[in-house]
Amino acid sequence: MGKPAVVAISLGSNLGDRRAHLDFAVAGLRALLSRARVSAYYETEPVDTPGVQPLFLNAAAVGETSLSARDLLNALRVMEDARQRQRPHPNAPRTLDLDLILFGDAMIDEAGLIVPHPRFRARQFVLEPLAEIAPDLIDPATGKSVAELLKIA
Ligand code: PH2
Ligand code: MG
Ligand code: MG
Repeated sequence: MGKPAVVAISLGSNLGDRRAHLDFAVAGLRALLSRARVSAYYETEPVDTPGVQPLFLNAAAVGETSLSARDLLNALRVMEDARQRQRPHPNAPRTLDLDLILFGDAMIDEAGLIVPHPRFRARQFVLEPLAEIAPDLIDPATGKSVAELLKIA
């Protein structure tokens, strides 16, 4: 087995008991990842969502895994499903959204799996929690650290 990858995951919820959904995900991520670190929870305005939506709670987690990116993604999906996540239309309000932001220095563009996350560099609600716990993590696509990306976002 290769060296474990350092991964970054974004957590979001804007439907139901947001804090309970994030607490559930944090427990799952702590079980899944080694050396896990988790940010505070940030209340944020919805960005790029259709219609009027409730405020989000967002957070970020980093840790190490020997899983493949695809297996990690599938594990995130299982956690979303465990909170009865519905997908009636793109960017609908959601109980739990777990997005794979960075997977070591991997650059992946496959069906349903694009890493680094294509929009994270412009998203304050991803960068701010991530910068709290991992400001020096490097985006392999730009060579910039999370702290640098937050400064220019
Ligand atoms: N997620 C989105 C779209 N817009 N806005 C905030 N504030 N937080 C999110 O997690 C979020 C969003 C798509 O997944
Ligand atoms: Mg998302
Ligand atoms: Mg998602």
